[in-house]
Amino acid sequence: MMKKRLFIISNRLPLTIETTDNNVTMRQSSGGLISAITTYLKGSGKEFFSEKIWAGVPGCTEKIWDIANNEHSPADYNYLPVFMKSKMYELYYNGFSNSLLWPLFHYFPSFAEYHSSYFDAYMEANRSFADILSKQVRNEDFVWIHDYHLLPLAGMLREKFPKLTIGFFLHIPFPSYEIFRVIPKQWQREILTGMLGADLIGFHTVDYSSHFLSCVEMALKTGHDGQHISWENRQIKVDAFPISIDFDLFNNAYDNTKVEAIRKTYLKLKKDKKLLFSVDRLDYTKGLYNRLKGFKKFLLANPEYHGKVVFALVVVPSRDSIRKYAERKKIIDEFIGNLNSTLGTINWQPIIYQYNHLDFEQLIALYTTCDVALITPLRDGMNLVSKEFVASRKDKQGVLILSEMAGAARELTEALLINPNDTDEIAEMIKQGFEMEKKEQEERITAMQERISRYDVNAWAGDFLSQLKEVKDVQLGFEIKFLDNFSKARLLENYSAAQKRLILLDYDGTLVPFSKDPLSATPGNKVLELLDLLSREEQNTVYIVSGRDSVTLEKWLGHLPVGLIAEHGAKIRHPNGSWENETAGNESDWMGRIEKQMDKFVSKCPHSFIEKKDFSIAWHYRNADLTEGMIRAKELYEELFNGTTHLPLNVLNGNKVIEVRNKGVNKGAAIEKLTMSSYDFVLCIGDDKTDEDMFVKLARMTEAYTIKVGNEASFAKYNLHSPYLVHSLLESMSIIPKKDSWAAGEIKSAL
Ligand code: GDG
Repeated sequence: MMKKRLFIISNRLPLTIETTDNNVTMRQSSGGLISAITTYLKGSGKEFFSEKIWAGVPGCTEKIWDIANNEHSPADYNYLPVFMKSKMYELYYNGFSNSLLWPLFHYFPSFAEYHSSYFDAYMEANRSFADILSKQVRNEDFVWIHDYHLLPLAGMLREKFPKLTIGFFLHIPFPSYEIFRVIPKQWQREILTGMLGADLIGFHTVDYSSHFLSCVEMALKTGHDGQHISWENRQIKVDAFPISIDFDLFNNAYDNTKVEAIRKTYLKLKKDKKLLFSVDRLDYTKGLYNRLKGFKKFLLANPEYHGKVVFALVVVPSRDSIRKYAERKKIIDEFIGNLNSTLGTINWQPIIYQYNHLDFEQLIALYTTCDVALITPLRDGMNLVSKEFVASRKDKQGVLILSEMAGAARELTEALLINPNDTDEIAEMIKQGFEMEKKEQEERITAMQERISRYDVNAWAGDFLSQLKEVKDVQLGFEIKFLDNFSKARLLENYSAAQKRLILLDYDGTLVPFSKDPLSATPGNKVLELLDLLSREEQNTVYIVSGRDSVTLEKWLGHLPVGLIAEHGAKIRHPNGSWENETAGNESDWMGRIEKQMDKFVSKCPHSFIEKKDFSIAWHYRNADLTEGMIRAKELYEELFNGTTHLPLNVLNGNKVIEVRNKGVNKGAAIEKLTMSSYDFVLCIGDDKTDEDMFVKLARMTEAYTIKVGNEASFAKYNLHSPYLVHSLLESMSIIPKKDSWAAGEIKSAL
């Protein structure tokens, strides 16, 4: 297998560049993402990529970059720096990314700032990424884009590279539509269509992915099947990939000699006191204020713990040029000062507060010295600190108190889960944590460690990249192949040369556009003329294969020498013949009951209606609100499906319709009876899911042309955009001169 190149794209390059008077140094930084991807690429992913290129903003001038990169570039990746003007970067990063997307996606809509200058800079910054990448990327490469700073980038790259394999992963929550919709509509579109440029879109949890799907549905009016979206000729997959950590790194760090030494010092300082520990960036999403209030409540409710407990609170400076962050710092500082001065004594300070970064060894020493880790975000995409704490406890001791608003809570179910807004609950859990038996601590930590070690960072990156490859392979296999002029010429050539031709045409959505009112979808003169011309051709047999009832088909098309297949095959009228029933005729046994069930849904779902045919009954929701219709359709489908398992009935989930009919009645079975093998040319065109049964039946006939109308993936060999193009194809066929074969020039003139 030829190795591909992998491009990883994040806002910042994973590098720290420092300049002193005469010296520039560059080293790889140690964030969660870099360690995740590097661990995977050095381990199980080693074989897959020929070259790894990381693109992002370097955080220095071009001049410094040139010096640093020439002399000190770390070897794991080739780096592709994206330079931007500092004003633009400010508006894109501190503005749109961190003052609109970050608060909004973490459910702080009142903190969000809407400025068009932010949005313009955000789009421009993404275009800078796209421009730089366009000079390097080739269609056969893999591109993996990360996080909320780069939501539109996949779409921008897709415009230039239609075949490129693009994955996108969001590290923060994706909010529900009720939150997302507050963004101006044009911005919503740019964000969503940008994300849909990717082939695989990953989130931490299924909640976030289902929020994304419903935003696509509501804002772009585009449906999905719960995991896939058909968008611009591609099938996109949306899935959850809970990010993890390098379990072994944290677990083995317990025995690291430097960590042991620091732990010894901390244990000495701690003596017999209980130690509560937390570490996070200074961010309003992390729930620091509520955490402190919970701790205060615990102290007030449990005076016996005074002097016997210490809370080590480490806060890492972050985004301090944004007003909301600076304000937060002031509130936290004041609360801590107040609590220490009112509840503390000369001999005891309840909170030890560090507003600074810790070394890795100090971090592990604190993880492994504390009795309880208190992690209380109001919202958090995942939260790696909680996983790191669990992994580093090789001693299988310690208690994790974790907010149920963190993505990690879905996996770390043996933690003491709290609602971060309920400070009484936080206080209670601190007590419970301090008093938990060692055996219970061990059981809980062991269960969580097992889970984290199984889906560790290697598994996360491997899972994402292998699914990305699979999605692309499926896309290629399922590629929408439009009937281009070359294929159309071949079809016409085969048509012309054939002695006996079968033409199978669906009606609604194929010969006439899909209409809101089924009764108004009468065939126009053009359709009637084309059908007349084709069916009068001696070598041709034409059938209209429809879900409609026989009365309507007879009324609209009965005067033509075509065959009519009604109700998906329940009734057939061969050309110049009369109607024949093809079903068991037991409809009176079940139809009344099904109608009653459907009727309830007509009441519940405004603008939906029932269509009763001779052999089947259908509930249509094409005129209903899209979301409501889809929800009700799912409900009705399940109700009917479960209620008919013992009956010889099929419940069909069609295009905005749920239909019930006798088993074995479908368009595929209907056309099977037409002795297709006696034809040397078969053309079958349809737009609906029910037409797939015909496409499947014809898949093995090499001389059969199957065409799906619309842009969705299908079992058909070709796609055509619209009924208008179907007319044009039928017209080309109808004017073909009568002779055995064609000269190429004549075919061209028919196109
Ligand atoms: C975003 C999402 C999602 C923190 N302080 C120190 C230190 N850290 C390290 C931790 C951990 C990382 O930083 C923080 O990761 P989190 O996941 O907790 O939070 P965010 O930074 O907000 O990350 C989050 C994550 O992306 C990954 O997708 O989980 O939800 O918001 O690794 O250890 N490391 C050291 N000293 C510190 O003082 N050495």
